[in-house]
Amino acid sequence: MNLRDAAAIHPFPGIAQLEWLAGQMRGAAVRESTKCLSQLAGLFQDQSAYQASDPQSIVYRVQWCEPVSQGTEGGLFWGVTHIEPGRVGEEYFMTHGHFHQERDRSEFYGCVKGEGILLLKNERQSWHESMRAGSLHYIPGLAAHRVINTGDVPLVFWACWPSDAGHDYGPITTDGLGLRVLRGDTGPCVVAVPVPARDTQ
Ligand code: PAN
Ligand code: ZN
Repeated sequence: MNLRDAAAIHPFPGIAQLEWLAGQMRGAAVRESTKCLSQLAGLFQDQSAYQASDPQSIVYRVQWCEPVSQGTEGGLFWGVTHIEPGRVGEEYFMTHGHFHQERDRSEFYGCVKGEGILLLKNERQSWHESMRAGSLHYIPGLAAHRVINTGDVPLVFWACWPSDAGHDYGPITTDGLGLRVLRGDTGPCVVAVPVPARDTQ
């Protein structure tokens, strides 16, 4: 469906009530998903610590709304993510991380509360940005993105992304982002990790 057809069917009245500082969305159109440790297999560095963790531990929760259907060109989605404080071994709780299926689609993140790190990776490099209350982050097209909660309280951030972006989780599952965030002696440390070699044949 294109945007003109979508607008003709549904005139987009107020689609949700936001509690900005709590990072909550309310309304019939609001969707919600929860990720627990068992759904993040293979992402954490310390496999024995992962096996020893409670698989039912909630790592993060996302609320969002889709005023147009997924894949609509020119539309936008809006959502909020809460990442719990916690670690698997020395590695902090984090989102799965993804590229957008349509690789050139960009996104905004705006942090409400908590402390964390946004990891990004494109074809040339990996980099990171600090997240704290009030920080705004522009995730450029072609960049994979993952958020890590390095604090003792939930990390909460709003997000806005194109309705035709889609999510591709596969490359992050196999290759990661080239960086990990681990607890160090003096606080969180961003460490480089090798990206697995690929057979280019
Ligand atoms: C966000 C993320 C959300 C959860 O809304 O989807 O923070 O992270 P994962 O999708 O990596 O599990 C976003 O980036 N949307 O495009
Ligand atoms: Zn995204």
